[in-house]
Amino acid sequence: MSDKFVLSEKIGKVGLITLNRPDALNALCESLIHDLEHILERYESDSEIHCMILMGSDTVFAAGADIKEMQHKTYMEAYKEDLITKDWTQVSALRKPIIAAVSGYALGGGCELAMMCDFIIASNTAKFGQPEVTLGTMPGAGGTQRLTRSIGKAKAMDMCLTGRIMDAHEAEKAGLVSRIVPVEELREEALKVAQKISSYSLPILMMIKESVSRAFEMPLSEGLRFESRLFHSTFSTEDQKEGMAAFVEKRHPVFKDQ
Ligand code: DAK
Repeated sequence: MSDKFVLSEKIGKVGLITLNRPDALNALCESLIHDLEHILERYESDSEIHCMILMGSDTVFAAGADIKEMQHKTYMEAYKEDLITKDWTQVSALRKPIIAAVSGYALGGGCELAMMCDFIIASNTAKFGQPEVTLGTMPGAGGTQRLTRSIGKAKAMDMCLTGRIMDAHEAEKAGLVSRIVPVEELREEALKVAQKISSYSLPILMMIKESVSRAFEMPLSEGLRFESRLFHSTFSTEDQKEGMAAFVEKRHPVFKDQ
């Protein structure tokens, strides 16, 4: 299935989404973001899909928001239209897991989009950066917040204040990406990881995602309480009964997402 700027493909229980605006290095124009929202909504409500992957091409994940589209905006237009903000909430609001598979440039809004996903698998050619400062502006979709939580204040300040690019190895060492693979293996590796995740119970995956995500919003004591409540609730699922029975009976579990 192909929308204008975003391609999508169902592979088993995985929804593979590919940014597809090569002439502009996948710059995240309004139409692309709308296409992306549309596909994310579809996969989020498709009960066959357990996990999504968001990727670009071998050379670019996304070079940021579309500079040409926003360059002439006035403050009043930006404020009244809620410039960009209103369209960028979809990824971080997903309840199903989503992996960013990043190769080449992930700059500005591209880096922010990758960070909105649950984790990032990078190719050895991935390049991350928040170069907004070089354009006379600043990160506006989580760059100063998610990056800081992910790699710490010193590196986040360094990245946002200088606009420098961080390569895949530095990003892995800093904790921005979970693993690095050779560029030609990125798609397959991301699929393998997503298929592994998809083999588990969907409601349990959603609870795990919700609980890990809360770690960034809550003090530790409340986060631990929230986690234990969710943990207790897993005992009301058929899949917990099946998973533990399968272990005891030395067989593979058959989860029903119930
Ligand atoms: N926007 C529009 N077009 C872009 C673009 C971008 N971000 N990045 C590249 N392009 C276009 C180029 O203009 C060029 O188009 P033509 O000239 O061929 O028409 C084509 O893509 C190829 O680019 P280059 O010729 O520059 O290619 P190079 O290989 O030489 O350089 C590069 C690659 C990635 C280093 C370079 O293109 C570059 O520096 N791009 C800009 C990177 C950047 O500054 N990104 C940050 C943009 S600001 C928010 C949400 C998001 C944001 C803010 C708020 N809210 C929710 C509130 C995000 C802001 C940003 O991302």
